Amino acid sequence: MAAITYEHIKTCKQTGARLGKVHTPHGSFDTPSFMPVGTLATVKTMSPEELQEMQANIILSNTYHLWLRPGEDIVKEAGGLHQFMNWDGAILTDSGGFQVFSLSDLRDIVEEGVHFRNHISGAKLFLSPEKAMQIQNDLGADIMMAFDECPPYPASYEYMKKSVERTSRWAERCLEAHQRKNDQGLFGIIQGGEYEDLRKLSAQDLTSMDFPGYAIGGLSVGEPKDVMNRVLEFTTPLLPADKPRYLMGVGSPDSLVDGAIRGVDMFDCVLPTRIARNGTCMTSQGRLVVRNAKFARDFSPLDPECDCYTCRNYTRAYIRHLVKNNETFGMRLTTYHNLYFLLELMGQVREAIQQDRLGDFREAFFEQYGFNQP
Ligand code: PRF
Ligand code: ZN
Repeated sequence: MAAITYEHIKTCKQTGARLGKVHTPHGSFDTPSFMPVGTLATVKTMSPEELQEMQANIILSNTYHLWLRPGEDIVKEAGGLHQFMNWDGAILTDSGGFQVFSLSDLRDIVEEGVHFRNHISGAKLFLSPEKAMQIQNDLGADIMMAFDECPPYPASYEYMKKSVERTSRWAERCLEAHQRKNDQGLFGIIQGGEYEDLRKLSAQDLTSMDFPGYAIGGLSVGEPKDVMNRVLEFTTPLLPADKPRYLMGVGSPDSLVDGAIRGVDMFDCVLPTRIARNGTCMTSQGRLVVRNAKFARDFSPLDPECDCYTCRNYTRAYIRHLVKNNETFGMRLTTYHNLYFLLELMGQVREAIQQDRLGDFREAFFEQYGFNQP
């Protein structure tokens, strides 16, 4: 039995969005789904119990960071990532490729892998498809990601073509090196930037290798939103209908809805947790910067339509006071709310798909949130 399977439940008649379920060795989750990011084996400021309470059932962690600190050997010795961090739900680990490209300097990409410097100590390091698989096998997440190259935006057609071809060869090597096919599912990553024929080439190469799921990488790297939507429109139809599709690093509320409409099943992003820690909240009326002076005497909840722990118990005035003083509890309250907001949004998206009205939902949601796009 494959470690990861996708159960398709229905397609929204109004939009083509998919309702489904992904089954993993650590439980199932409904899709479209948002995965909170726990880079260093913790979703910053949240306990596993709190994540469970808000019905997060899959979280993401990072190969690159855990490799550097504390080291995958220590996580393995603890019994794997689930035991190490006391999280019994599903976990996905990114392969480290993207983090190397975005965090470290002095990278040198060669056929064998990537030479770069540790972003903390400056020490010379080398990551390859085989090394990324060994680390992820030791971490033991339910879903692992292939080691890919995510070129910057914009990249020339010539560069992108070479990069896509290399990412395909690296994907072959990842499949070959993956040691735990029975309890860890390895997803392939489609690259190709904004170029339709290169996305097609990448999708053909990777789907022929038969991964249990496919990610769309190389988006949300600085391109305009309409470019991302167009790329999704021509890329998701190239992917098998019986496997999950994961859009990497995307988590703004509008992009989650627009991604789901284009057939995406899984998303992750640091956005809700990162902005929460400096006091920016996602609400049904749009972004709310709780530090603003106008909230000093505002004794209403962050979002009057939200029934999360934060909104049921605390006021904007109190949260503003905490956040302005860098009190940890303030960050916890805003983080809880933002994650709850996105998880709740995905629940509404799933319900709208079930009822064939995701297009109507999008219109109403965008209107209320303050996005004025067609
Ligand atoms: N590749 C990998 N991880 C990623 C990305 C990618 O292209 C992105 C792109 N937004 C985020 N995280 N391996
Ligand atoms: Zn709330």
